[in-house]
Amino acid sequence: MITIPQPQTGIIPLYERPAWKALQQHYAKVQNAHLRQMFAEDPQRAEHFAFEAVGLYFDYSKNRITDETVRLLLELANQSGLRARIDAMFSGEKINVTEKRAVLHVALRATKDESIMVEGKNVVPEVHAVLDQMTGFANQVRSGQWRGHTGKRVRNVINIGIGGSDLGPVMAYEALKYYSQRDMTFRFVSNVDGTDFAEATRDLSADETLFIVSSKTFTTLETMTNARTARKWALRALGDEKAVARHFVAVSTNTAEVKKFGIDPANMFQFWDWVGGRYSMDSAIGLSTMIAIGPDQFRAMLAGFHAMDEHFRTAAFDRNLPVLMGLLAVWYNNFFGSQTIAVLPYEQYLKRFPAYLQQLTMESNGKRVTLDGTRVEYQTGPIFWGEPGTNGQHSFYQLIHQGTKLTPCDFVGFFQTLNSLGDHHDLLMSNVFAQAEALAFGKTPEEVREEGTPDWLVPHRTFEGNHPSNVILAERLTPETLGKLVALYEHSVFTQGTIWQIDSFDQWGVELGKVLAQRIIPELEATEEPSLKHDSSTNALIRRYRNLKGGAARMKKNG
Ligand code: G6Q
Repeated sequence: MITIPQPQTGIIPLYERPAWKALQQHYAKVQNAHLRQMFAEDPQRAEHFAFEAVGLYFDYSKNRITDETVRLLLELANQSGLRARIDAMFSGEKINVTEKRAVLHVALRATKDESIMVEGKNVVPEVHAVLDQMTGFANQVRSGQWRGHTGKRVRNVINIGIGGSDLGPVMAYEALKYYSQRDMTFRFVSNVDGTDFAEATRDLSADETLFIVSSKTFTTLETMTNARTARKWALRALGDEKAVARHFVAVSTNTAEVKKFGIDPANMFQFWDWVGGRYSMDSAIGLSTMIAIGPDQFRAMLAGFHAMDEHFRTAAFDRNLPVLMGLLAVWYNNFFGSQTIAVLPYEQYLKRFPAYLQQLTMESNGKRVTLDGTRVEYQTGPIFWGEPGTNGQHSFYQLIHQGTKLTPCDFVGFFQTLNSLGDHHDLLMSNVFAQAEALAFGKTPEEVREEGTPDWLVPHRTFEGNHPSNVILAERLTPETLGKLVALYEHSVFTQGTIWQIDSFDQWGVELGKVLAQRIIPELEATEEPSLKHDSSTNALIRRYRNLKGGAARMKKNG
């Protein structure tokens, strides 16, 4: 008999929760209220809707909310069972119901003395054992003690992985480059497009290069293809199978496949099925990060994650950063009909942060059925996107300011820069404050006219404003701060998923992608014309590709 998981007993459907109904009525009243008016009516609004927690200052005053909005959203969180869900996650319950797994990325940053049980076993000691193994290895590579096959020290580290086994490492490396060992080169190969591998290795010597093959399953097409190509590339230069042991290590949950690939299990770093791919940058998947910034800084990053975990777990919801951020996202998504959220870090080192968040948020909450399989009748996860400031200001901010869509924005900035150069940092931060201000308050036709603008131009130069934003400020970008920021979004995603009653931790859409191409690969590679049984469009595309794919080779031959 199949047992169907019963995840959230006692939680009534979203539309029937009293707080939801109250929010609908409330929305009807406040939907047109302007931030200009709200600020004018309450001179204390900035203090009222801002606070600091775990070293992050969170100003959410420029949101289209009143005290009543916040009160009702908090009630919604309570009626959605958020407290119980948080406790369930932290205590190792199998809240990823479709995969029947615990969701314990929080255990990856638990302190040694904590105890988190999965099926009667405390997992914290294992987490620390792997951290110690990573520390030993990272120290050897960083110090030059770890030698390649020819006796040379490792100067280049290439992480091969994709999705959750790539985006975290590459984002963290870029974010923490300032702290990285600068005489080493770090690269990341993810795409099955051969160009990714070719460009990442074209100027490197195999005898100085270490590959970290990062794959939870160790079966992912892209990663295994790149790993095999890497092995050929290394062996072509090093000429000896034994070189694999010195130039390849693996991060995986699948020991059997790692062995099959030829990597010594002694050079394998474990993680567990209760770590989701997109929640794994602080597991052994972060090995490249640890080699880059060193074990102490890596542990500082974990401490940052942990501080945010504890805040999320223990703080009252009305002073709980991830809870409030998550609820605000629900407010715009489900009441104002916003489709997207822009993440705008004013910190060049965070240039991959929006891409990282895209996976975290959209793979987690891009779901259309609730935990018990019922189709939702409301919008779920918004689209996350963004670019570092100020670059975005010269491209897409136009649409946020004057387009027809309501795009809530998260501005992220720092009081201190890591690269102090003249007045650059003041200029950068002035843009954060100016943009958030302009979005909220806009420019009225009267103000535009007063500037001497002719009447015909006034509508074009008018900014309606009333565009909401959060401003998140921290002292400076450190490993610890990065940990806090990532955990903030992780838990905000969880909060949203709880309100929508969806499984934020499975990814059946990704699984589909992993099998779809398998059927077509042999059809592209067959020497005989294959009999194609797809729709007419797919058949035609495959035929055209087969006919023309030798084009470059032919052109070369003919030329
Ligand atoms: C993340 C997803 C997905 C996954 C990749 C790589 O949550 O599950 O992005 O991380 O598909 O999977 P492997 O690590 O198994 O290669």
